[in-house]
Amino acid sequence: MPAVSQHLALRHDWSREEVLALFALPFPELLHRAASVHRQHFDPAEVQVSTLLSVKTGGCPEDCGYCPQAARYHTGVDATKLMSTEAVVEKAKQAKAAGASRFCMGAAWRSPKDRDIPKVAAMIQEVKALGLETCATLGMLSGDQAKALKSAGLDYYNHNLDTAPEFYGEIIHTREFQDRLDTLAHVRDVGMKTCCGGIVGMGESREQRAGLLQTLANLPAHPDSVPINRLVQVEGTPLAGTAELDPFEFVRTIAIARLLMPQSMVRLSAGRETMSDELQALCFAAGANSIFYGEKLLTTGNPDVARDQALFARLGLRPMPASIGDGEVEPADACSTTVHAAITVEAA
Ligand code: SAM
Ligand code: DTB
Ligand code: SF4
Repeated sequence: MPAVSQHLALRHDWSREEVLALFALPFPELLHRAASVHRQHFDPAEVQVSTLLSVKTGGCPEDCGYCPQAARYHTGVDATKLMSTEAVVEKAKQAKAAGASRFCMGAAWRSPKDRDIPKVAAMIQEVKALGLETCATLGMLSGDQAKALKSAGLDYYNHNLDTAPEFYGEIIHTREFQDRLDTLAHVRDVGMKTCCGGIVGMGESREQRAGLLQTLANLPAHPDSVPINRLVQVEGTPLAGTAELDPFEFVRTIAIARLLMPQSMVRLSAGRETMSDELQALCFAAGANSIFYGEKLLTTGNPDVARDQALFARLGLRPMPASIGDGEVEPADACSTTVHAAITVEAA
């Protein structure tokens, strides 16, 4: 088995054995390595804050086994039409006022229809005009659709690999793993940033968790953001009732994402609502530096803003300022200053 080097440069050639060797490290050693790498690239007190909005909910033709929005599962999620641009902008303003720097618009589509693209483009333009980074997750994209979204000013496209290639077929049957890689290539080819991660706690093995992280790190470019979701179990989906993942194994997964993709934002993503503050703190110590912020993810719950502000205060964390355009950094606006001030007062 190859030795695990203490100093890990940007690499795209991880073997499964190497990733498994990281999983096998003593927990304190793994955390120490991940925390050290985190500090080489980021201020560990800063956490990037994104807010999600489901702009088109439910009624999805796909069969993703974890998803409450698949039409075929009876989860109580009602299908809606695409929201109006005005309603989306209103939600984006609220997210900004609460301290978010990125606004991610999600649609329960297999892929957008060409006629949807101008409507989504209008949302992107108006949300960006508020000074927010924009992200969208709309399913599979063609090259032309990616180009149109880029022209509208979309900063990030979220499209997850979800799990290891060898476990994928047990979770999703209506599209291939390769389809996901193709969409990510279209997104990269037009110069958009990628947000790409997966879900753990779906009954996969450690080897398969390693396979997800290995595949993410071996993409032609590391995703700019790497959301690590812990399965939110929703009654009516095939994965409801799956055995819970050991919380320390979840922290290991975060730490190894940090080690393999040292310059990426690693997002402690879905699943936070049922995590203790202590577990979340361990994740931040292991190199997570991004969260979804606001009471709702797409259809399921997220910690409320007051709980997150209190957590930031207890841990001495602060929201990361928005990065607009090519590396240009917008100073923390009045809103994130408000969040920070609230945090500082509580911490005092
Ligand atoms: N329909 C589009 C697609 O699948 O690409 C975009 C929206 S979809 C809901 C975005 C991602 O949310 C999925 O790829 C999956 O990783 C995550 N997700 C969905 N349901 C989840 C759940 N119950 N728990 C954790 N993550 C979930
Ligand atoms: C991601 O990786 N997680 C988010 C976002 N990207 C789109 C979605 C989580 C969804 C959780 C289930 C729900 O709220 O419907
Ligand atoms: Fe549809 Fe996306 Fe849910 Fe899959 S994850 S069922 S594609 S909304």
